[in-house]
Amino acid sequence: MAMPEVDYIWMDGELVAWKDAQVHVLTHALHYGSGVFEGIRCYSTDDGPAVFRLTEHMERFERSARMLFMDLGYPVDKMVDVVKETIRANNLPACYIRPLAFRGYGSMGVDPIPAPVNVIVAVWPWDSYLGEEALVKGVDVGISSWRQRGINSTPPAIKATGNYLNSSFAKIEANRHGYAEGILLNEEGKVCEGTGENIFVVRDGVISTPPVSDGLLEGITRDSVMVIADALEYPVIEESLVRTDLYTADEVFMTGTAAEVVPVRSVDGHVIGDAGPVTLELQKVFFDVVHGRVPEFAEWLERV
Ligand code: PPE
Repeated sequence: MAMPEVDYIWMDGELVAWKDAQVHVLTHALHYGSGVFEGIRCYSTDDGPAVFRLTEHMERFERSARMLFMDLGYPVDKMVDVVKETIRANNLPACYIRPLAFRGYGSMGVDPIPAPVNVIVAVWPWDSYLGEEALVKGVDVGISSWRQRGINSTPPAIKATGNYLNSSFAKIEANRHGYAEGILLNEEGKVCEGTGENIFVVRDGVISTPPVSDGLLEGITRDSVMVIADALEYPVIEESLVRTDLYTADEVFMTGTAAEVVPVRSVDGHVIGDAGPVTLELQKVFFDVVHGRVPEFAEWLERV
């Protein structure tokens, strides 16, 4: 995908021109994956652009950084302001937001601690990750032959850049097999998540999703959908799932900031079918919420 360029990126305390947001080739994170990031969306609403659950994303950003003994140098409320400032500077009605903190230039060797910490916030217009058509028609996915890393390996629970090498293996394989997305199982064979999405199944009116302890990112869209489903009075449970739970589900869908709420049409060629009624209802309410049309969830939107 060609990168849509906008005017400014916030880098280490100031807005710089897009083309000037550069690093040295000996940046520690390029060599050792020593970074943490977030993916956030700003949506247009009748009251102007609003960022969905911005503070919670920034809290997760800080948790990820802390896990790597990385001091961001800016408290959560400052990072929240930085995001709003960057969106305003670029004059965007809606966008994807990518905060990144990484170990920069200054020392080599695996130990990240001596390397300086750089922090950036970039924004750009980004359509739904798996495509607009995917939101309507659903996607075909496959179980990956790559496994999710164990919870005592690079932790799936944090959003570290290095974690995504594993996601990249699964994504390449999925695409080569003609699937839109790969689903990772953990070493025990339990279903974890997509390469950049959480996963849900619906069976007999009950919505379930694997617990974080099975080794997955505690997605903010995952949480949002669980809260919305609860408000709609669907039973929602966190339970371990195995691959056959996907094959035999009434509905399967995935959630993520970039991907939003995407129906799954088939898993390994087992046809689940067109987007089901529960998925479509959750998707519709989710989009109503992010666009500020549901007063009950207005506190999830932080105005720019
Ligand atoms: N699991 C993984 C592995 C993951 O990367 C994401 C987000 C999620 C679950 C869903 O989390 P949340 O966005 O909080 O609901 N993936 C981000 C990066 C996607 C990318 O390819 O880049 C995102 O959606 O922004």
